[in-house]
Amino acid sequence: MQRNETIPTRAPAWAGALVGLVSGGVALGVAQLLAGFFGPATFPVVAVGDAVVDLTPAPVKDFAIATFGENDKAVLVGGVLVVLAGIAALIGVVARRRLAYGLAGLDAFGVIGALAVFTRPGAVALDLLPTVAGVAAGSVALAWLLRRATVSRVSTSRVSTALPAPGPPAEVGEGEPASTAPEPERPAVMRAGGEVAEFDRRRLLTGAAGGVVVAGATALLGRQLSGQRAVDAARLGVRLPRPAVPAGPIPAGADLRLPGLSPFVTPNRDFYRVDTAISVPQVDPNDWTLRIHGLVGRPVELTYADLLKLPLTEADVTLTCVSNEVGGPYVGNARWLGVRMADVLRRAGLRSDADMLLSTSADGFTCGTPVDVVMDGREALFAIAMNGETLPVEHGFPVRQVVPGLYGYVSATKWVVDIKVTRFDTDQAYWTPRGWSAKGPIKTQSRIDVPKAGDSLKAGATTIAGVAWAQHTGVEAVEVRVDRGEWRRARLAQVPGPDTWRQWSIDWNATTGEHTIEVRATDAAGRTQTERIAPPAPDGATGWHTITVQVG
Ligand SMILES: Nc1nc2c(c(=O)[nH]1)N[C@H]1C(S)=C(S)[C@@H](COP(=O)(O)O)O[C@H]1N2
Ligand SMILES: [Mo]
Repeated sequence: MQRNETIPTRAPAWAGALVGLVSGGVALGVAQLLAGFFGPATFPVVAVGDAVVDLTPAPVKDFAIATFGENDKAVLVGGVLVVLAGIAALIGVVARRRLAYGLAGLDAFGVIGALAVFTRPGAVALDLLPTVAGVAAGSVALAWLLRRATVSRVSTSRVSTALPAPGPPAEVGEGEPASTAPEPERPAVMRAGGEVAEFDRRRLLTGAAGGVVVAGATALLGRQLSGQRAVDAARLGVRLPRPAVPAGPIPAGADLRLPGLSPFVTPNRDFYRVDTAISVPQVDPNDWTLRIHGLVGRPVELTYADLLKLPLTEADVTLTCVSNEVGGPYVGNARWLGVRMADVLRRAGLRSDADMLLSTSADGFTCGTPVDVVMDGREALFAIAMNGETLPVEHGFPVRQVVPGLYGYVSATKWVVDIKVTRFDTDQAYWTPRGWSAKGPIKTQSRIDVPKAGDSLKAGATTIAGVAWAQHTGVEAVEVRVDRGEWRRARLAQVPGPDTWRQWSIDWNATTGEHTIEVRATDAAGRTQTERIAPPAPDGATGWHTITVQVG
């Protein structure tokens, strides 16, 4: 009996504090994850912060605002978190004595969080879910970590003396005081059934590390989700101003409306997407600014509201990716609305030695665009809308560049936030050291959309059709030949200008057998697409799109 008092009965206090902190972190992480779905006001920490603000007397509030200025909210949430951390540690220390005490402590915090959430204006019962799930996850973590922190061992001789052994008394050793039995290496505590629980530091620390990972991952995911919600909401709230320079109507004859032929305007949902972003950058237009600096007379910084006040231009421009293979899908045409880049750059005053605009996106991608191309009068835009809709987030909301005639990797920066006016001999953009040319004018190309490669057709009259592009020069002719016969000129659809692709079609009397179809385009300067086959790297694929079909 007496001996039990000398045996440490639980994990040390620091271990309890650690378990409490990690469990609290898991609780908050899980709550934040769910708040990502149910809205930021359902995250109990924010709700408690808001409630504190409401309950704070006005003079104290004024003092806080005067002292912390714009950071007052961050200071408040930080303060709530520090208090929470202290209490979580305490809960862990107490839970070593009895798990139920710790769980009760977590519940008490859940009740405070729930009250704060529920008293927010417009709160509904479902808003309590993040708090409830957080408390549940924290409780599971607390119980699991405490159990993990101690290891059960089957009874040692010392324990046998305290409990009647089923075997012969000789086993105990007559009169032999158990205190002379070898001491356990670690503090031990008695458990029922002749077991000894020992504090196991290694298992505690590995368990705690696992808890930290869960807490961090859920918190990050939750923040990402609520960021997405906030940006989606801000995007839906944008009211697009009318263009000062509207584009004319798209000519009725621009779209031949043939089955299988790419429509003249690519719907936003079908528009190809190419970027280095693992998760789509979420840029709140209220926080967005565009900074223009470097070789300029005076640096300029614009907000989204500033940009929307400038005269807007509408333009039909076909984007093309340099990594598009001949016949590939990375090309699309849209009607863009934006501010002419040249207008904004002229405000900054470009120095005459500048030849490169090094633009940077919110996620750190960079892009080098020749100054002369942007300033030569073409409709190079800071675009805010695509096909009549506020720019989709994955296509660069709130603002992206669009420059007719240049591949996307040297011109079409999405989520653009910064432009350094510089020189090609001083700066390099993202793709240049990765094997792609510093400059990337789009090469004239043509593609067969119908029939598709490998199709089986019925013999007789059919239509071959596709698209061709030579941005900012324009497509003047498209020719098709079958089985290396004579080149025949295709019919060309109308276009609004030189910056879009152009649909084409040609009739063909298909005869039974296997046939090869080739296409080539000629631009408005009279240059015909080269037959020479080149891969996309370093500056765009060349060759004639060639398909084979079976006619039965
Ligand atoms: N921020 C950012 N912008 C970017 C890129 C990128 O990786 N990051 N890729 C460029 C490339 S290579 C192309 S082809 C176009 C594609 O634009 P889209 O995804 O809207 O079709 O975006 C350009 N803008
Ligand atoms: Mo690209």
